[in-house]
Amino acid sequence: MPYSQRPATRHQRDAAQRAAGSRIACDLFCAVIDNFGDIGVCWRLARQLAHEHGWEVRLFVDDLHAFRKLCPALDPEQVTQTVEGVVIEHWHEPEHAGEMLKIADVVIEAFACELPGVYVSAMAQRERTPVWLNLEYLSAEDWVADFHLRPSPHPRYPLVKHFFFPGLGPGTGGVLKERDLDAARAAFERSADARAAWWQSTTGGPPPGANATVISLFAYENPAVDALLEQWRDSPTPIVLLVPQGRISGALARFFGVASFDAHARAERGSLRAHGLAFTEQRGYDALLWVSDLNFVRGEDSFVRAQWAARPFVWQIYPQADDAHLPKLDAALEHYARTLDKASRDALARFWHAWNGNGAAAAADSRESASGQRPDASPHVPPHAPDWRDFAQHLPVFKARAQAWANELAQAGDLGGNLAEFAKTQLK
Ligand code: TRH
Repeated sequence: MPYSQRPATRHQRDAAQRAAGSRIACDLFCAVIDNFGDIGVCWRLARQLAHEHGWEVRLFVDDLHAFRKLCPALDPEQVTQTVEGVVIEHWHEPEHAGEMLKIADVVIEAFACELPGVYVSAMAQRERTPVWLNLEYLSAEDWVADFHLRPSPHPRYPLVKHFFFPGLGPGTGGVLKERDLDAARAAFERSADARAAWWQSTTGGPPPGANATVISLFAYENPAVDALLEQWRDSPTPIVLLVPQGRISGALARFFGVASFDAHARAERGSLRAHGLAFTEQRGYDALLWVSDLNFVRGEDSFVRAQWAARPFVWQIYPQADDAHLPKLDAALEHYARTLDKASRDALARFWHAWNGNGAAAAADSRESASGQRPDASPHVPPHAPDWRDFAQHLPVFKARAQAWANELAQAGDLGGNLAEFAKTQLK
């Protein structure tokens, strides 16, 4: 009988129970604003704290239907359920704090969602004051390191909240990365069988030939996509486009002249072949990044996963009022493109900006002719649209940089580990 299947001795059972008694309890509150990033980050963090740090995690989520898209095991009708060792509570009204008011050792409010008032007042009365963290949105801007872990005393209660800032550089909270992620990617990349099985189950066919460029496209609605689809159609080499069903699907349907472009759709025009993909369970999304030569990503969590995939990517940042997102886009470029030669760096910045609807500014920053058009810009590409030829000629450089950047990013440490470490220092 394998060792792991032998019945536990009483001594082992006692040890396990003692260990269970000392587990850190953590409540994580997540309000879904829109899309999948809020719950995507929280679900990933919750699992990591439970699986890698042995914490007893309760995850409060106000939208179980959004959650179910990336966690199909979830039953949206259940008020309380346990999935993968995490207790999930449907946070069905702002004052709801679970069926039983029990306050955890560590309380995390994600993205400044407001905790139930009864919960906060019970936190203040708890014999051992809980560690209270506000997990912020990711930004690559420099100020983040200064504000990371700043305390903020509560105006009425003897409680202190700390701001936990994810970031791309040292001194920040880092970004989420599971301990086994690199090994899982390496195993997938080594196994031709695993990749062939992925292509078969996802597209119904074998992997494309080596001369094709495989591109995944996870994006919000984006007027720049039309010009890009046309350039891919006219590309001298084959382009295979993989499109998870969602907000960009309508543009694909219009381009191919079909009613919809959802899961299992397939269409071809010129050099471009496109497949519509079903939205997968969250772990499945990584494999899509690993089979692609270039990944278009968006928001926060897919942006991070693309970096760990160590492949070139294009980021569609979550748009904010008054273009407040543009300095964040530039800050990320500053980190990511830091070591690139000027021509590659400029091409990357031009393409990212054009993809984010800011092509005019990107063009103004680089060398322009009197006509406002770069002299080396591809003919037939509308001014300020993403210029595929201009970008694609640097892909080998971007590929090398992607691997180096993943190593650099790892220096900031994994967010889950950083958060657990900090919480433990506060619990002492
Ligand atoms: O969905 P996003 O755009 O999310 C957000 C939200 O808009 C949020 O309000 C905003 O503040 C934040 O971005 C910055 O993009 P994101 O963050 O990449 O989240 C997508 C999640 O969906 C991510 O965890 C990966 C997952 N996913 C799957 O699980 N399966 C899939 O097939 C795909 C394509 C994605």
